[in-house]
Amino acid sequence: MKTKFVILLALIVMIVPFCNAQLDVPNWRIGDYWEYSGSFNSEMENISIQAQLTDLRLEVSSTEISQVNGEILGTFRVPMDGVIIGTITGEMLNPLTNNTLAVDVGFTFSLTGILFFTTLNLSLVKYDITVNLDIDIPPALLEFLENNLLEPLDLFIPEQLIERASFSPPLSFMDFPVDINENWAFSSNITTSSEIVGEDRREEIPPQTSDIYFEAENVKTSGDAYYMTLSYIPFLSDIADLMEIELGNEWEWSVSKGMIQKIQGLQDSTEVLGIILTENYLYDSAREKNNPPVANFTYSPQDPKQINPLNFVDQSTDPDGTNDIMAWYWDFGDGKNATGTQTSHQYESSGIYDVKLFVIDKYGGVDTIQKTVTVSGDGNGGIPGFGIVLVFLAVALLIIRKSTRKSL
Ligand SMILES: [Ca+2]
Ligand SMILES: [Ca+2]
Repeated sequence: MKTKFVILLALIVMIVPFCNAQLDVPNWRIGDYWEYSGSFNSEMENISIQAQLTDLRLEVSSTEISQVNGEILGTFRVPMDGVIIGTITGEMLNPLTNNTLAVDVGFTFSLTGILFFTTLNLSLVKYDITVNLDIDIPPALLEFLENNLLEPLDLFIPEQLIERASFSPPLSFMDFPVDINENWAFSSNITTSSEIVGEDRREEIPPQTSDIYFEAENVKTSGDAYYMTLSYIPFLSDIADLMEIELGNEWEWSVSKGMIQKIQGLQDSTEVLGIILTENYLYDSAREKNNPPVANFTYSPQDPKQINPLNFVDQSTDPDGTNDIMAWYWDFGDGKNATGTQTSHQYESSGIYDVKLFVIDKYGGVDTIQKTVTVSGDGNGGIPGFGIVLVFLAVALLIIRKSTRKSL
């Protein structure tokens, strides 16, 4: 449940980066940012929860090439941080004793994390989020809990929650391009691993995988805004179930702001959750479209023997300026890989290898090129393989050392 709570927080953030007569993939680039504020107000029996979300900020910090389940993807790296301050107030009843006590718990959650979205369509690939918790439980309430519950309460007040998750396939909340009145469904698997850290305690929750399925619909468009409904918001819906709240969810996407500008969680047409994009954002919908880079590379020697390390040099270009290229990922075709503009690689056996270079520019444009490299065997007449050379060298060294010692 605590984990789910983290995720609620995480989600509040995650919901944000989804996606635009057709609503196209926004034209994000490094440096774009969006700040949100919001509130959550819910009454459950005798308890009411009120929380304010302030300064929730997401920023596109770089583009990266990520390998997800064997697939190479161009991704936006999006750090985020924010603070949630709230109170839980009301009155608690212990059914065993019929005692009641006023509940007045204050909390501050500070979140930091990194989210990764595919540059192709802003599907969520993975996230890594840490929440620092400051929960203020009045001593009288603590005492009450300890004295009035039959089961000794294993009080573990978490101070930090860490959650890492990956989605397979990447979770596509928006089926870009979104047509007017389009509806879509998407399923994925989320694998999470979490840690809960307390004053003198650390609990690890081992990796677990669960299914995600949701249906979404563009219900109306108005000027710059596209309105979407969803049957399910990952995590948030789980929490809502736990709290026995049936939340209807509506999102509003702004074309000119390149982001969601409002999220509403409704309970019997009453707004329980509201998150709004502030005027503090940077995005330009009129900016020129990026041109993707053109991947290319050379290698030497051209006719490599197994004993030769191969040198690979990037020759990629970008119509917008070759300096725009941010990252290079080499797949040598033998299960090994490397990054950077140049690299060398030694194949362990002769054969034909498909070498791929993936490149990404700072606006998320990607390209890949594949070249076939034939690595021949030992060459003419049995030059020992590299492994044997090493053995010989080692033996030779031993002999030299021994003879050196003797001579001393
Ligand atoms: Ca579509
Ligand atoms: Ca470019």
